[in-house]
Parts: sequence; structure tokens; C-alpha cells
Amino acid sequence: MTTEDYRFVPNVLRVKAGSPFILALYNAGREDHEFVSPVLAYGTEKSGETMTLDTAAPGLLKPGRSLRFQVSAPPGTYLYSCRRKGHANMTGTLIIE
Ligand SMILES: [Cu+2]
Repeated sequence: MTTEDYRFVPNVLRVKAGSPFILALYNAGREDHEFVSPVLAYGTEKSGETMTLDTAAPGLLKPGRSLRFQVSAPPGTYLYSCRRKGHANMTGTLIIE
């Protein structure tokens, strides 16, 4: 998945339930973006550079940076978003089914 100015690509992700998967993010934009989602509670950071998986503090993704984390989450629909000012349209949905 990439973050751009000002959207997530793609903004809908479907993943099979039952096995862990790697969620990889790259910030292809010129602005800082965040990846904030309840699914992070089920994630383990693999090689993140600037992002924290602490859901109390938004995960900051600087331009040109990427991160990967492994997720093992129960089936469900998990919204993700960027909470930076003016980025209210940056939202997406991760569906584990
Ligand atoms: Cu953003």
C-alpha cells in the first residue's frame, strides 16, 4: 500500500483470514502521513523506520519512508486513516474474511 498526497492506494484491501500477512506501506507523497488503524493492535513491526505501533500515538510516515508489519488479526472490517490536519479524506478499509 502507498500513501500519497492525499490518499491511500488502494483504499480497500481484502485479506484471507486464518494466516498472518505482511502489510507494507510506502509514503510516495511529499507530505508526512499517518497510518492509524485498530488493526495495529494485532500487528508486529518488522522493519519500520519512523512508525510506532503504539495506537495511542499516530504512526508517522515521512516521505520516501516505508514500513512493514506482520498482522495476525481476527476476521473483520478495520478502518484505517491519516489523522493529519487537512487529510480527512485519507481513509481506507481493510477486510479480513
Ligand atoms: Cu495524510
